[in-house]
Amino acid sequence: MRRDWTREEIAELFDLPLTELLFRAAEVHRANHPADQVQLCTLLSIKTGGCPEDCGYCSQSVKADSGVAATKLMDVREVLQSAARAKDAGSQRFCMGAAWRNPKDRDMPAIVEIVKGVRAMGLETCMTLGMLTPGQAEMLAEAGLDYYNHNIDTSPERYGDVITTRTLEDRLDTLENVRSAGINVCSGGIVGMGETRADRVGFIHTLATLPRHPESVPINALVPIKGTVLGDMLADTPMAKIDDIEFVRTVAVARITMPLSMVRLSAGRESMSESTQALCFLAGANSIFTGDKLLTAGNAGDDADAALFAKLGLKALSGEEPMRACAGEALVRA
Ligand code: SAM
Ligand code: DTB
Ligand code: SF4
Repeated sequence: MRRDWTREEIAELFDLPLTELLFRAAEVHRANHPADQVQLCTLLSIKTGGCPEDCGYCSQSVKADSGVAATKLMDVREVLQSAARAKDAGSQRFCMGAAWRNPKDRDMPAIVEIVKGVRAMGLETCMTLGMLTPGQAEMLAEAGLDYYNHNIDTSPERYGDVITTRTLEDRLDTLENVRSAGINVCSGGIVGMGETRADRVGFIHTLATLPRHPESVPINALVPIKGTVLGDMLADTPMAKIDDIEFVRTVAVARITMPLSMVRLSAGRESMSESTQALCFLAGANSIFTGDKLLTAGNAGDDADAALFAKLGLKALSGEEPMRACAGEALVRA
């Protein structure tokens, strides 16, 4: 598996004629994954709003004037009820997010209980709780957490324009702690934040040259939320919105450079046409968030997705695939 991609090589991929880029991405996709199957993941915000970080895209930052109310950590029982509904709806992975800079040690017992409970239902578990110490990562691993989501979000050059309360190095440290604990890594970012193509090259380059590729790579299209720095900027400069084809190119380049990873077509699907989503699947996206809500923003919804899958002839990925797809490359939990 190549991890020595140069920025020039990644830029050359972005520059390919779209037909050639899609063909190459589709070849890599079908060589490593069932090309007609898409992993279904469900997202739940287990602690919403009031976050001290200043991520310019996020409705949950205290710096945003988004009207999102801060809540406490959800009751374990309620989380498990929600997970049961997700399982009934056919979801394979249950992803839980908390609007924290990092979990406090006093939060960990409830988090551990949640991981154990969701896992006992036969769902894959994923958590995104902010930065983790090595000890916290170990606790999550012992609880049986399958994946930890922690995005690098954008290029190293652009990072400081989007977030000032932590550095990319901080993020990479947490990814290392998660890896060392033996938890699978989910890491990606957001496009459409007014960045240049060179930034998108730098973003993919950072992921594709990690010591191990993340097992999951979520590619989010910015959901412009009123009251956030970037949401308001986009409202004022509609030209900054990412072009659909450029988004598809980003997915294709992620697929080619990280062949074994699950590439998730994440936030932003609600406002994406069926044709653009179809191109993303052709470009190698093989995972989505289902349901009508992400963390605070809307999502396509199960009815729209069922109709789309029927139209495209896609089906839900069966339980064993993601683990098998990464076997040999990654630390895969038994
Ligand atoms: N607080 C934790 C953290 O930052 O890692 C977990 C939750 S955070 C909301 C998870 C990810 O959601 C962010 O890293 C970002 O990539 C994505 N995200 C947040 N707001 C978004 C938006 N408006 N549009 C697209 N993606 C967004
Ligand atoms: C990720 O990369 N995307 C998800 C998940 N990881 C946690 C979050 C998307 C959030 C979209 C904006 C919102 O719902 O507030
Ligand atoms: Fe907090 Fe995460 Fe939102 Fe940043 S992205 S403000 S860390 S919840």
